[in-house]
Amino acid sequence: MRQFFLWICCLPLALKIDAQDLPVDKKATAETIHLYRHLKGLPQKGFLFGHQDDLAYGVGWKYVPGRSDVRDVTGDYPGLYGWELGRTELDHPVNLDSVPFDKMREFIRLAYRRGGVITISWHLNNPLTGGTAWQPAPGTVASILPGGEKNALYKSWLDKVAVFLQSLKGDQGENIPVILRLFHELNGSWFWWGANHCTPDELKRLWRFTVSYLRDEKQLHNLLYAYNTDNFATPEAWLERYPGDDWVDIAGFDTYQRKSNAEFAPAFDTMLTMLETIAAQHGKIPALTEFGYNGLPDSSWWTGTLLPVLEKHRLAYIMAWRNAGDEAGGDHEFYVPFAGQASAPDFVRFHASPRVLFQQAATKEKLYQ
Ligand code: BMA
Repeated sequence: MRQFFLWICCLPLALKIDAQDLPVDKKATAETIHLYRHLKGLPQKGFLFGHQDDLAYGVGWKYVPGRSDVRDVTGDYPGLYGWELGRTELDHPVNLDSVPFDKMREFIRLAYRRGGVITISWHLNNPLTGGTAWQPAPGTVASILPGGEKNALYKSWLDKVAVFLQSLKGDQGENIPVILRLFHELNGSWFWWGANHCTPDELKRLWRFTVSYLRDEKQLHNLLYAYNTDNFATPEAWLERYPGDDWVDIAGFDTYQRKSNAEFAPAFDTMLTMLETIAAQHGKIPALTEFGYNGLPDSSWWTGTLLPVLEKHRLAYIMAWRNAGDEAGGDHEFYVPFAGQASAPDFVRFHASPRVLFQQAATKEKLYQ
């Protein structure tokens, strides 16, 4: 009886939350809805720290079970893990950064089991020309829209992506929730879906078609959808290609420090203020979907430059890009410190900030319940 009374009492509240607080996919699984709601509330507490390909490799190592550069330095894994699907569309066994999809699936399962969050990007090849994501060609986006000559090919690529996303299962057989970061950095022009290569309307149609196809045709109900630009100058610029509130769960942008701290920090701060305003106005979850300062040459960058700006803002997560290490041509690429790197002690201080949520803090949040 008492239980019945409680149930009746709470009903209006429960209904209200249900009606107002569902992601893009109204049939999303329970775990996905829980994640969505937690991410909405999280900014009041702090932001998850994420890292691309964290469990696969770091600077000077590859595929060492349990290893992570973030963990080597802080003793704690990230709270969010980024992965990349480029080349799934070609049935390749490894992605464009040589990560085998079978290993990726296992890493995703491990992280989910620990209570971590998964986000996935897709540098898909150019479906019109067969070139890479970085090889734009006029008419590519139009060609894959319904009625276009490559629409069937694009759908067959989405089918392959759907197979992978559907194969991500937790221990009870439940689908693992994934934040899918479609057509990222779409205000830049380095990808074929970029600003100089299609109209805003074409991009919006492509976005809606893609979401509808995965959600309604493929019946994937474990996805949250992240829309993100690169650096942007005005809210209007961020919104130019925004497909609408019914099509986006997470609002973000990517930024890389390529200038001095004194130039980077205020520009970053201004973008975060604009993002927070947009996210609040549109009821979206604000996130820094990708960031980095390649090579981390400033030993106090984490708490001297990055954290003071982040502490002024409210985000659900931030994600550092990958620790590729040495690359062809003598270049190197890494965005979190490894053991012994100059900024490692400062990264430990960053980890200690109560607003920065790594794995241990994320696990306590029980994001899927
Ligand atoms: C870029 C670089 C490349 C990588 C690509 C896709 O930013 O890290 O080395 O291949 O992302 O992950």
